[in-house]
Amino acid sequence: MVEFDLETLGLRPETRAAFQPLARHGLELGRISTTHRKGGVLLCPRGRLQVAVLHKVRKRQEAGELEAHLTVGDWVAFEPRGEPITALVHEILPRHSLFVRKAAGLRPEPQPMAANVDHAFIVVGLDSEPSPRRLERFLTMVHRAGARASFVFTKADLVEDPSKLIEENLEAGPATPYFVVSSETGLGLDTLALEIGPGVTIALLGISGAGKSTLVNALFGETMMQTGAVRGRDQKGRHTTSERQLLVVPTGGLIIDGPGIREIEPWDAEDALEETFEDVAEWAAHCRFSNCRHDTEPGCAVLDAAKRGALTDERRRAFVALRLEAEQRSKKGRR
Ligand SMILES: Nc1nc2c(ncn2[C@@H]2O[C@H](COP(=O)(O)OP(=O)(O)OP(=O)(O)O)[C@@H](O)[C@H]2O)c(=O)[nH]1
Ligand SMILES: [Mg+2]
Ligand SMILES: [Zn+2]
Repeated sequence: MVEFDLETLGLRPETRAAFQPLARHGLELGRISTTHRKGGVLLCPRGRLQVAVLHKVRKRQEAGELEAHLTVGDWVAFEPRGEPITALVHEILPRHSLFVRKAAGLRPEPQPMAANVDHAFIVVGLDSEPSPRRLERFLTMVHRAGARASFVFTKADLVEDPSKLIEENLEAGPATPYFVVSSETGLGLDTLALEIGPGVTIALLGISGAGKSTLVNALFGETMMQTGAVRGRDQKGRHTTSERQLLVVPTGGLIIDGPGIREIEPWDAEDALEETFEDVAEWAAHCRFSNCRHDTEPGCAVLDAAKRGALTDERRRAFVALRLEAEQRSKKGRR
């Protein structure tokens, strides 16, 4: 069985410190690699273990406690039990970042997607139409989580000159660092790999067919994940990856790959919007009314900027819409 030492798995001093009192009770540390309804799999110095969850943790989950909701990337304190050993989770340790979206369905409920991520790669296939509105949503979720964000423009081998597509996508986050790569030819992969240093946890976000799993395989130099062709007609992916999974990169670092995401509603992200829409926020500081909605108000500096063409009206409207979404949710369902 492959064993994983805790540093390889990305353990931080603050997590180790939080675990210290639990170690005295004979509990051990592990990191969640996958989850399913009843448990999942974790990685630890013993190897790869099946996970079960203590009744009291299950109860907290059922009560909707986000802190108790087992998530890929979580650090947990577990009791090794039985033969073969199952990891019985007693505690989920405090997270330094957490990606949360609004769950599908009518009731506003948070759905955690990945925990303890340092850096999100927002993967965009250069064979698809620019989608700054979608990228704004990804960025906002990452900012809310407290992780770094970069764009990874992939499939560079399929386009002659990607500069226009890149520029249009960068409207979503003009200051966001970006990489141009091809998993096919290897272009840019060395530079990208430098971001995946020892102990660093990367999460891949992007629509189905963007090329996330192909990128994982190219970075690993072997087939870790299944990949699937996009449909010719509409360039849509086929949801090849169905499960989110934390993988240990042989040269150091960790990558979380998962199913493609088309629409995302970031959770509890009112403040994070200011970070994604830094340009809008700067204009907004000059509006006549401090509670300006930037929609129809007189003396609105954001509307002015859009009229002058200093800002696209699509981006202004995207900001207005995301803020409204966030506010409506915080009225209805924030815990
Ligand atoms: N030419 C070229 N094709 C690529 C590249 N990266 C990915 N592809 C192709 O794009 C298709 C989709 O790739 P996947 O890696 O399965 O996409 P994904 O983002 O993991 O998709 P889901 O798992 O459905 O979310 C496959 O046919 C890949 O071969 C690239 O750099 N160049
Ligand atoms: Mg995939
Ligand atoms: Zn305004």
